[in-house]
This record gives sequence, C-alpha cells and structure tokens, in this order.
Amino acid sequence: MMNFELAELFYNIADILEMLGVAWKPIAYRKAARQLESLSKDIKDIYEEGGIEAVQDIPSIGESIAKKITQYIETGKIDEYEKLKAKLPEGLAKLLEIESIGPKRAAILYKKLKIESIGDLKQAITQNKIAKLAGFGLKSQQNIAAGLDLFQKSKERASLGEVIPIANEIINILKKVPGVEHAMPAGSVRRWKETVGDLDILVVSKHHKIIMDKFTTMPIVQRILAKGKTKSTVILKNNLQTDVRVLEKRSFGAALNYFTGNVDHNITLRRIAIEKGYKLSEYGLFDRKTGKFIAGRTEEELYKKLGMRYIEPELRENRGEINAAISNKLPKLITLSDIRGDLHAHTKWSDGTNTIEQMVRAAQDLGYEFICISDHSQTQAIARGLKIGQIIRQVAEIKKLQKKFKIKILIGSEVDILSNGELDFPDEILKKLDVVIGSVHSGFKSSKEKMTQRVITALQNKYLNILGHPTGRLINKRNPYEIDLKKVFDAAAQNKKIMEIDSHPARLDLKDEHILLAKQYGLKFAINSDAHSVEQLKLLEFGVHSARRGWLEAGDVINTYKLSGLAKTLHRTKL
Ligand code: DGT
Ligand code: CA
Ligand code: CA
Ligand code: ZN
Repeated sequence: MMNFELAELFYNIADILEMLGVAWKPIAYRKAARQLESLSKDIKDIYEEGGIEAVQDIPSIGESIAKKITQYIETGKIDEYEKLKAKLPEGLAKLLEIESIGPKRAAILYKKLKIESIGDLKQAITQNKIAKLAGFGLKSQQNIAAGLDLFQKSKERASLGEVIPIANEIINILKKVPGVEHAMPAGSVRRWKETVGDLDILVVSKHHKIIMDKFTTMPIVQRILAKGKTKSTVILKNNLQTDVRVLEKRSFGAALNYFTGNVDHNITLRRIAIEKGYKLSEYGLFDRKTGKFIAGRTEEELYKKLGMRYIEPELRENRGEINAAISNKLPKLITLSDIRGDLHAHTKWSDGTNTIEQMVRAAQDLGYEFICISDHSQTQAIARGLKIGQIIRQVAEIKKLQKKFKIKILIGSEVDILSNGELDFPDEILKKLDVVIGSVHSGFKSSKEKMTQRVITALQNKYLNILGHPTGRLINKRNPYEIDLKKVFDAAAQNKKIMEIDSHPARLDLKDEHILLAKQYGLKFAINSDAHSVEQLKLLEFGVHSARRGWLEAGDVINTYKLSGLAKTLHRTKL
C-alpha cells in the first residue's frame, strides 16, 4: 500500500512547514495524512481507476494535495517536499520523529545548541546541555532521552499495522504465480504480535525459480540480500526485511509451525517430541530410531501426534499454552464473528471524517447489531470536542436518525478524564448517554501516583462504563504514561468497570500482557475500533487478535453480548 508512505511524507511536510512558521497548511497536511492511513483501498488503485478526480473526492484531500499525491504515484517524488527539505539542515527533520520534540523545540535546539542530527542530540544529552537550556530543564532532557530510546527501537521493529497490508500485498502477488498451492505469512505476523522484526512468508510450490524471480522483482523491493533455491531475503522500500521460503507439500505443516514460532514455543515442542521418542524439525515429525515420517502436512496432525490440542498462533508465546493444550484447558478464543457491535467511533462532530449517518450505515454493512457514537468532550479543543450544547443537540439528532436504521445506535461520548480525575461533562449530561468512555488525553508526564489516583477517581464515577485506551501509548511513537495497572484493575473490578482494548494498530491498548493480567482481576473488556472514518471500523480486527493473544473468550468481551445483556453490563435500564 502506498497510503502509508504518502501519509508519512505529508506528516513530514507538515512538520517542516511548522518549523518554518507557516500557519494553517500543516493542519491540512496532517488531516490528509490521517485520511490516507485510514483508507482501506490503495490510493494507487483509486488513482488508476478514477484519475485525479477520484483522489480529490476523498474527504480531507483538496486539489493541491491531490496533485502532490498523483505526482508521487507517477514519479515517486513530491517536488514541494524536496524543496522544503532543502530549506532545513539535513538530519534536523529526523529530530521531529522523536517523541517530545515538536517543530518549535527542534528549532530552539538547532538555534541554541546547534543540534542538527540524532548524533548531536545524543551528545547534548550526555553533556547535560539540554537540562541547562532555558525552557527545557532536567525533566525535559529525560523525556527527550526516553523518546530517543523509543525512536531507535522503532527503527528495529515495524508496527503490525504497517506490516499487515504489505504482507497481504506480497501474498496476493505470490498466489497468482502458477503452481502455487499455499502462500502465507508465518513468524510474528501470523502470531499478530504488535511489532515485527522481519516478515516471514512461506510458499508451497514445485517451481522454485518462478517464485524467487517474482518475489525479488516486486516493485516494492529496494534491494536483494540473498536469492537462493529455497530461501530469499529482500529489503523492501519501507526498509522492512522480508524472507520467503519455498517448501514441499509434505512438510508444509511442520515448516509453518517451525517458522511461526515463537522460538520458546518451538523449543518446548521439540523437547516434548524427544520425550515421546520423536524428532521434530521444520521438515516434519520423525521417529527417532527408524527415521520414519510421522506427521508434518498440517499443523493439526503435528499437535495431535505430540499429544495435545491444536494451539492457535496468537497463543504461541510460551506463556503456558502448551501445558493447557496437553490438559485440554485451552481457552476457546474469541473470533471476529463473535463481535455484535462496536462501542467507540468518532464522527465529523469532533475529529472524525464521516457523518454519523455514514458511520452508522458502515457499521450496519459490517453486519453489526449496534454501534456507539462516541465523540470527544469539551476539553479536547484540538479534537474539536463537543460543548454541552452540542452534545445535547447530537443526542437529539441520533434519536431522530435511529428511526431510519435497524441497527441500534448507542449514544455515547469519549469523555476526558480531567487532571483531578473528574469527568469532562457534568452528571446531568452523562446521565443522558448510553455509554460513557473515560480517557486520559493530557498530562501524560505526570507521576505514577498522580496518574493512578486520577484514573481511580474516574473509575469511581458511577456514570463511567469503559476506561478508554488505558495506558495511552502509541506504538513506536509514545511510551505509555506511568500508571500502576494493578491498582487500576483492582479499582475497576470493585466498581464493575470495563477495560477497553483500543484496536487501532497504532495503539493496541490494552496490550496482550495487560489483557492477561486484567482478566485475572475478573474484568470484562470492550474491543473497540476507535474509528475516525468508515474505513477504520474494520480495524477492530486488530483488537480481536490482541484479545486472542490475551487468552480472551467471547464471554470476556461485552461486544459479543446481545443488546439486553449489554444494557445490564452498562447499568442502563434499557438500550
Ligand atoms: P520477529 O521477526 O522478531 O518479529 O519475530 P519472529 O518470531 O518472526 O522471529 P524470526 O523472524 O527470527 O523467526 C521466525 C520463526 O522461526 C520464529 O518465530 C521461530 C523460528 N526460529 C527462528 N530461529 C529459531 C531458532 O534458533 N530455533 C528455533 N527452534 N526456532 C527458530
Ligand atoms: Ca519474523
Ligand atoms: Ca525471519
Ligand atoms: Zn481517545
């Protein structure tokens, strides 16, 4: 998908414009970038099918940005971006990728300390120079150091949300090659791990050469690291390393199992195989004495011969799944088809790009029984949060709109949890809503004690139902705020509150390990898309896979409830 490449370019343009002190334009570029990230269709296809008019028809994309998009599709470059970059010292733009360095701060660091590269920044931190700079101080320096650390880690692991569309694209290319029987991702992608070191793809075919030729000449390949008969490795244009392996049909299950991992899961399986007198490898399960092939065509038969239940890829993290499989105690994992509705979606009323009606229709088209419209509350000025008068009008509008739809429209709000733990709307308003999601959107750097108390206070509010994206992290971009999750889960359990699994692949919050932990407190979960456009409703799938990584069953997740059950859970007499 070219969408993410373009979005990144537009974010960069916005940042540079801001550094150069240009007003308004950065906002337009960021809006366009967010829109591109949320499209489910490749922008290149949109352009090829409908020309520049079709590109311009996309919300938030006007004539001037549409021109830049088409220029990029045609030439791989945007003149405006090249011109802007030339105005900045090289390396300075890199600084902007670091959390807690915005364009204004980058400009000060450049002017006062001559910092114009990551290297300069590192040195300035070591020499304690930023701590001494007016307007910065020690705490700022520490935050920048933490951001730098995150930045360097993010270069090593891509986020799953970026990798999945690319994996699908490659699989589609390879599936079209004649003679291919299977083509599928393995490794961390098949386990739906939130970040990915490299992409592993397995293919079953007798014609190695055509596969390898096709794979190494895909347009998204930047360079070839190795091209062999059974394995090739390339670096893609977005710097993601990708391996492809061509396998024999007989060993597909064994290879799929081996290359799905993770390593610790594999090691435990191999030990069990040895205990049973077998030998397990990527070629199959063999009798150790006679060398006879026992199993390996499918993973199912492999697990069976090893004396255990089939283990879903998301569980293969050596967190006790093998013992559970042996003793028949594996959870019956939730699936996407268990989901009856989405409880968190934004519209044009705040920072979404679609109308209420468009969002509702899209949810209905997904086969949902309910959709909750939950725009931001008044304090969220940047996200055009709703004032009291507006939410009263929105409630009335939704009630009217309901008459046109079979799907139940729940009236909600994503209410800010203010710094003192109070919610951003008075009780008279909260009372009118079906669903209240409380989220922290400010003061991310406060102390652990303060943040924990803030959230616990909110959890004691009788109108709050769901704690939204409970740790506030943005994968590879912003660390979670400091918070004592055990205390939060304890308070949530006492007050019968629901934990959100925000499905946006930039968030995945709660994450898998925290889901596992929260479940031990007896908590229930809401898997929500947090969609800001109709396309993003589909991102709920990422949340379902996170939930599966957290061992959740349908019964743990309130989106699987019928409306009557949901009403009880949300403490509403009727919905
Ligand atoms: P990643 O790429 O860091 O996101 O994580 P994975 O899990 O995709 O790891 P990767 O790409 O290094 O290897 C793919 C799978 O191959 C891994 O999950 C398990 C298997 N594998 C790799 N190295 C070893 C090894 O030394 N021993 C065993 N038993 N399995 C291995
Ligand atoms: Ca991998
Ligand atoms: Ca690999
Ligand atoms: Zn939010």
